[in-house]
Amino acid sequence: FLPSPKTAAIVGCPFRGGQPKLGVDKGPIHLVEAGLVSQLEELGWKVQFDGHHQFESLAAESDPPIGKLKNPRLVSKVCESVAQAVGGHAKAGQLPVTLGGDHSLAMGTISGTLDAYPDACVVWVDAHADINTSETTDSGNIHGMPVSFLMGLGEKYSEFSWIKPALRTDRIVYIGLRDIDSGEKRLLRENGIKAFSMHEVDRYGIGRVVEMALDHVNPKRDRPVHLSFDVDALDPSVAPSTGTPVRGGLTFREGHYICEAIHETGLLVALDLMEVNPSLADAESVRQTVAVGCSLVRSALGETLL
Ligand code: 4U7
Ligand code: MN
Ligand code: MN
Ligand code: MN
Repeated sequence: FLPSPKTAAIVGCPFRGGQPKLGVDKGPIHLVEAGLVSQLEELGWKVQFDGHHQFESLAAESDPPIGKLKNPRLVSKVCESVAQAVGGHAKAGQLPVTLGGDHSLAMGTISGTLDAYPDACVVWVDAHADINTSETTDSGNIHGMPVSFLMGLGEKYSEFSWIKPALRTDRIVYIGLRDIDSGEKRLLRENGIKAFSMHEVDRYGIGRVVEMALDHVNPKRDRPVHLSFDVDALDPSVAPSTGTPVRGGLTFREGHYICEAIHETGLLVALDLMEVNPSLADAESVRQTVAVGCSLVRSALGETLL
């Protein structure tokens, strides 16, 4: 799908409004400072990076909760602008690499991808399903809800009316799940949404899981792929610096294998790397998490072991 020379556009999104913890907005800055741009250039990519996006101007006058939704106006406006940025890069034939920031940003990135590639499918790698609605959420944190907004599930709010319910329930597949709220389990079941939890990773191995995941969303291997990778999919021993760590996660290799296998399809058109929080855990853990983040992106963009 991508013209040559292969160009990636780094969309740095220093944003934390989808959840309460300080520091996740510093994730993209750390990833770029660790050398991500030159690492991708060494893989043969042309890399466009015009600085991190600035969202300050989008802060609403006042942003009280709407129902249970926290920071709804801010999250909506930020994601709308991210959708414009990602959609613009994708339509220009570039591969947008969005660095979060919290995972509410995926409302923007996936909207942008589907605008440019209506036929695209999503591979969502995460400990969590991020499919709560305003009705099912306990936390009110929108980073636990982007998938429901993209599908048009749950109550409709005028503040989010820019979002087209463009994501079909059969065009997303999950890998790595292990902490799903009861309302989310019901939504996954009722909508027939395919998910490979850590149980399936243990049973089949990551190789067969990725193959089965792609068979579900992309049986003929002809659809563009958007990979949305929440770093908390990895085990906390591998990626400790993240806001909602859950034990029993993907190993270093399993995480990288997913990225490598999706690169091998030749179908990747957009990538998110989300939820790196350099304010959580000690300096060595931060260094480790940022380094893993960079190496996942490199794998998705073609770095090989041999
Ligand atoms: B992340 C949670 F309740 N489900 O809704 C919620 F467990 O983007 C967590 O995957 C959401 O990190 C995690 O708040 C969002 C919770
Ligand atoms: Mn840009
Ligand atoms: Mn998560
Ligand atoms: Mn997530």
